[in-house]
Amino acid sequence: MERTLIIIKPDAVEKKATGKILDRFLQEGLEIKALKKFKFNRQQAERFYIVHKDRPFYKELVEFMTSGPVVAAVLEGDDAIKRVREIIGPTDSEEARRTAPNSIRALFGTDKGKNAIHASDSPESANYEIPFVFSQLEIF
Ligand code: 3AN
Repeated sequence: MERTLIIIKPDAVEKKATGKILDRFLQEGLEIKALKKFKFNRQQAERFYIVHKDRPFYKELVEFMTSGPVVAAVLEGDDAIKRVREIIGPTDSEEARRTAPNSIRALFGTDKGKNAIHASDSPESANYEIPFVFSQLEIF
């Protein structure tokens, strides 16, 4: 069993896609171990995405992630990190529509920045991201 963090981004929350996205993970056999809606402040978003601090899109990413509420969940299942990355699709939503048309980013994302959802990309990132968002007592 493995755990991963997903964050439904402000664009997808605004589109009222939260329920459909969470249901997709349940239908794929993943279990929701923790769930909450919140808004990142600037400092929190900067720290969450600190690995990207030198990338040209860092400022845009922080602006976007603080622009409205998000919904975060801890998902658990066999090989959860890799499976969830497959279900969300490639970073660029337009590429997702060409190469992975049933992925969450193809269905609900707009482009590379507004791409509907975040998911941990490795065990190391899951180990940083899960306790960043959830305290031990919030995880079932
Ligand atoms: P992923 O989210 O698929 O792991 P990363 O790690 O390359 O993608 O990028 C982290 C986040 O930064 C993405 N989810 C996306 O929102 C944003 N991002 C990536 N590339 C760009 C870009 N070229 N322009 C704007 N935002 C981007």
